[in-house]
Amino acid sequence: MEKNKIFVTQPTLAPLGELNEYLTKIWSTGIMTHNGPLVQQFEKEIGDYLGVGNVVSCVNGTFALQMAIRALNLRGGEIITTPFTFIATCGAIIWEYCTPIFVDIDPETFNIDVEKIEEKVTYHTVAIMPVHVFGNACDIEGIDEIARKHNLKVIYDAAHAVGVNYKGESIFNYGDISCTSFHATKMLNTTEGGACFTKNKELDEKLRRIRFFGFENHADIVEDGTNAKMTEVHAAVGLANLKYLNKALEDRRYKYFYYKDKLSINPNISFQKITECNYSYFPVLFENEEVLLKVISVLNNENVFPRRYFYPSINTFNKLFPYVSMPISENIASRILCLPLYYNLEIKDIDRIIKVILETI
Ligand code: T4K
Repeated sequence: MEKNKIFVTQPTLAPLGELNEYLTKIWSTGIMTHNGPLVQQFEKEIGDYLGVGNVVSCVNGTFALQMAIRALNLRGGEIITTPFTFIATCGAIIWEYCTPIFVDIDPETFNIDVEKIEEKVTYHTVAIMPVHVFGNACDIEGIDEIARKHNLKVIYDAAHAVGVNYKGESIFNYGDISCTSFHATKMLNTTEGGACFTKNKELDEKLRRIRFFGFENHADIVEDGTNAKMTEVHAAVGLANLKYLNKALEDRRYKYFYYKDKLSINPNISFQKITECNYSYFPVLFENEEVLLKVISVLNNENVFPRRYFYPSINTFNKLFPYVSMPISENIASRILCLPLYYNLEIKDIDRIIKVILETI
């Protein structure tokens, strides 16, 4: 990382000495992968921390989504999803031979608009894949009701949602399967990594077979599998960093409201309407794209590099699918900016970012 530059995020990292304790174990046994002791320990510790029973770790959040689609036998069907997300949500659907069907978003929460889902349900619909965008919980009851009515599966893309509780329990406990990401840019990181969470024991076992080539007992092939195993080294990073997750969550929350309080004095800046959230990102909405581009340019001159998550709206990627208009998502995508938010970010830098933005607009 270049000195003095402030990026949208930085990983929260445990002290190297603490990571070394785990790495020493790996080096002493030579067990590097294949559901080794640290992967099992990571799954147990994160399960205990979050209060979720079945945790199937894997190589990344994208594969977690793909494994979920396979485990639920959805291949070939239509999956209803949001256009306001990272490409991985939609990519996972396409790479599993399914068709993404977009439903526009709520202009305030930025999550899929539940009121618009049913009109997109067809004979071919097999599932709904909503995203808890920026760690902000979807309308879970509304989605559940539609899924039950039309006999659809629900896979939550909870890539941003580590640490979110909904109605008193982990948000990962909702849906047939919830999937998260432990990428370096996420609240908890294993460098690259991800996981599926399900309350269903049979699905849990199936996911474990899928991530390991489809093997049962390392002998017979019983699933359409892949190689999506988390390694011991990645689990070691996760175990070391997990001890700092509480601090990271508290720190993000504090800085989120610090920013928001100060930026709120300008009525031309608006914010995501929060339901239940882990405050993993700090998105702000400007009046229009012109203002947004001006703010980016001025911040860049100050060596500050915010990010346009998520721009452009996924439905506009016409090399992947024919264009379908999603006016709200396209509008939000054109004027949203995620400001730097991470554990090591200093308050004096947040003050500087706020000052620059307020002066610019
Ligand atoms: N679903 C959703 C809704 C998602 O947002 C994502 C991923 C997924 C599914 C799939 O999960 P994974 O398969 O990725 O586990 C990031 C991440 O690659 C991606 O995980 C994430 N969402 C997406 C929103 O953003 P970029 O484009 O932000 O990466 P990059 O390299 O520009 O990093 C941003 C800043 O972070 C850098 O300016 C500096 C800092 N950084 C980055 C890396 C990689 C570090 O300090 N250290 C690092 O190692 O993609």
